Amino acid sequence: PISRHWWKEAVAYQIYPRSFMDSNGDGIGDLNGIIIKLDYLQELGVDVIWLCPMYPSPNDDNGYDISDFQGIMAEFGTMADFDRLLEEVHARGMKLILDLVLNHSSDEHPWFIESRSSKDNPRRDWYIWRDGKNGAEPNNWESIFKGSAWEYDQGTEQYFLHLFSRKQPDLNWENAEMRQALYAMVRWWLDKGIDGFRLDAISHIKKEEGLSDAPHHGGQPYAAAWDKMMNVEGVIEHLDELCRETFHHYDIMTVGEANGVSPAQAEDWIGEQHHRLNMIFAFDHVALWAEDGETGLDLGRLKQAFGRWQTGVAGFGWNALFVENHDVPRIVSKWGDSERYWQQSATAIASLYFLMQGTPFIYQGQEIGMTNTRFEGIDDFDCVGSRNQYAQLKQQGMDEGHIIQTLARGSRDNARTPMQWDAGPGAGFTRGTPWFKVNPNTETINVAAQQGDPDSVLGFYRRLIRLRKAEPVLVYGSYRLELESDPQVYAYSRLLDGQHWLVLVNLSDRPAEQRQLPWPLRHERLALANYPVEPHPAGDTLDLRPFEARVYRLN
Ligand code: TEU
Ligand code: CA
Repeated sequence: PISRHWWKEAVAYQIYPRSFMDSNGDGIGDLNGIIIKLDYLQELGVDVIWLCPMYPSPNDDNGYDISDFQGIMAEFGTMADFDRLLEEVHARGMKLILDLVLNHSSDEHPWFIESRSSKDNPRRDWYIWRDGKNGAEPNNWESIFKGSAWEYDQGTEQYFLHLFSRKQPDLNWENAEMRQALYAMVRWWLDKGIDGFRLDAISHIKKEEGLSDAPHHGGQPYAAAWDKMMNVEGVIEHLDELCRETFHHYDIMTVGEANGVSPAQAEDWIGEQHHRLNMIFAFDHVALWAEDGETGLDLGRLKQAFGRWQTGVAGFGWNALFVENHDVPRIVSKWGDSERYWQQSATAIASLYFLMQGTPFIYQGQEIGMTNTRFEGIDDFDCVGSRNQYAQLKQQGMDEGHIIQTLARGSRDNARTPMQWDAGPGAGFTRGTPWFKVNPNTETINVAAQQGDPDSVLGFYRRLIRLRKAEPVLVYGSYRLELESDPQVYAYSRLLDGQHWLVLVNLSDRPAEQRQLPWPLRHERLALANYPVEPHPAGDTLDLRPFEARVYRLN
């Protein structure tokens, strides 16, 4: 039987602190702002808060370039504010997990400043330094944020590796001293009483030995080198040591951002017998949606993407369920219809992912159906990846309008606009000037407008969370796909100890009529719906309206 744990039953909520709530009017979200909104989160039904990086940072990558792993970014507050936040979270029976960035630091971190200072500095080897090759970079790898993955250092005449921005040098996990320094830092936070971590880019910590060139596909200045910098052979040994030296000794929750790991490999990462991570974020379903807009969502492939994780880890591991985070556009703008069926599609998507087997994560603003925003020109973008991509497309001769359109559709910035608390000019996020433009649709899409309305997107999320908490079958039950080849309807069963529930979601903007089900659906057993449903006789055929979702108890 499946083991029971608090983190399996929990509902998690991700906070991007810069854009969540500003308490002092400087336009930047902060820790005291989060404290102000804890009652809101508690009322929603949140158990665990995942806080994105709040450490000191030059903000080249909004906090993911960390210059002190054991401090608090001045713009966000002080360590005393953090301690109070932790206390206030715990006082409400909730838990707090932090974002742990172990793949890289900021180039302004004292470790890197030392490392770069001379070739024989004791910390030289804490980062990845190489000589150039024929007057150019040591290899042809492309950075995940575009451009070369290498940066030349004038002072010591070598290059350092950075998989992300040039201000995020990669830590050298082959250096045992460096690893011990990280573990000490991790234990320091755990001893403070935090409840776990989300492990940033953790599948990147191991690089392929030799750092050889990646196969080059012409046309581009550098080569994508995923096989050599992500989920590389040997990464599990690093992970294992990290877990043994730190996490093992605490009752915490860990979730790894493990891009590139397949369900077949998942046992090494989350197999319960290994005591490594509790769960990982898998990106199969995120990757299905083309940023270039050439193709829409293919429901058949979506069923496979979710299904291979739902069934693939059953019996040994646990899933992390999500459809949004701070790195991807808003889901209602991707899979939904943010114009004609905004409310219906936001709630349909919620029903679809939230009731699968795993721990569900909600990204701030998702619970009110926040959408992608409007970008007029390159100055409206903040994300370092988008800006680098702009430069590259410009160089390749793409015209300005087309570039902005391309970036707007896929940019991470869509998820980083201020949280929409009310209809005011600062969205209730700030009384000052927000650091990043508020989405103009805060006039209609905001917490205040939905707060008292059980049929709003927010009201629906509350009901969804309550339902999941009330029914162990919706937490621990196994997953089985139904209506497998239906091109519009995503349907699945949850099964536990003779109980049987059915989730039905029309994920299209057209009616789905006369669906034939093997079991009769009883109106009095309808547990959740995102449209009004008239009392209906028990029957095994079903009509679903555009983006309609229903959850029935069958047994
Ligand atoms: O993202 C990691 C990340 O970008 C890769 O794991 C992944 O390979 C990429 O998304 C491919 O599409 C994390 C954070 O979530 C992100 O915000 C940071 O910018 C990044 O790490 C660097 O810390
Ligand atoms: Ca502030």
